[in-house]
Amino acid sequence: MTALVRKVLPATAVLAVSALAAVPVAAAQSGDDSHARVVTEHGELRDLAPATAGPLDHASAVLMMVSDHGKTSVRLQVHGIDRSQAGRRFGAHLHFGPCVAGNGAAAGPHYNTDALAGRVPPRVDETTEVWLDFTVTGGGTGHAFAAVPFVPQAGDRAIVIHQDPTDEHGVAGPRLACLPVSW
Ligand SMILES: [Cu+2]
Repeated sequence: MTALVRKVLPATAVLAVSALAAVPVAAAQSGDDSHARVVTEHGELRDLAPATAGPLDHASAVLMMVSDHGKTSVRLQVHGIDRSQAGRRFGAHLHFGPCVAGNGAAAGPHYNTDALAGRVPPRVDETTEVWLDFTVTGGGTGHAFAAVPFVPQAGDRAIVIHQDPTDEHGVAGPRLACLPVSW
């Protein structure tokens, strides 16, 4: 079962929480001061490849996303990865759609702020998408941090972990597991 805890904190809590997590809050002015927001999620990963045993089958994750002044910092921590995978790097991204066990396609494409703005073609890199690749430690954990110059729109979305590291085109192979994130 997935234990999922969600907290959306008021703007007044942003500074205290971000200080605890050492997440830098952007100082640049964008005129978007009213949207300071912290989103945290944690729970067991949902299996997107249930037909086969995988290294993430007993893993869980914590996500913290801090948005302020038109920028967002995202921190992902994964625990419980099969320790035989130490040194392996997994691709991970924020996807536009929801995290549905057994249905990798439900997560849809990467969340891409250019695509949502209607730019053709959209730029695909770490400034238009949230990339959270991590390398497995000897203790079976993984940590990733991303800072992007946009604020993802609210919705039921997914952090998807892929089989391979993300390449320069944003491709990372089959979808193995996901963490739901909603705000
Ligand atoms: Cu992805």
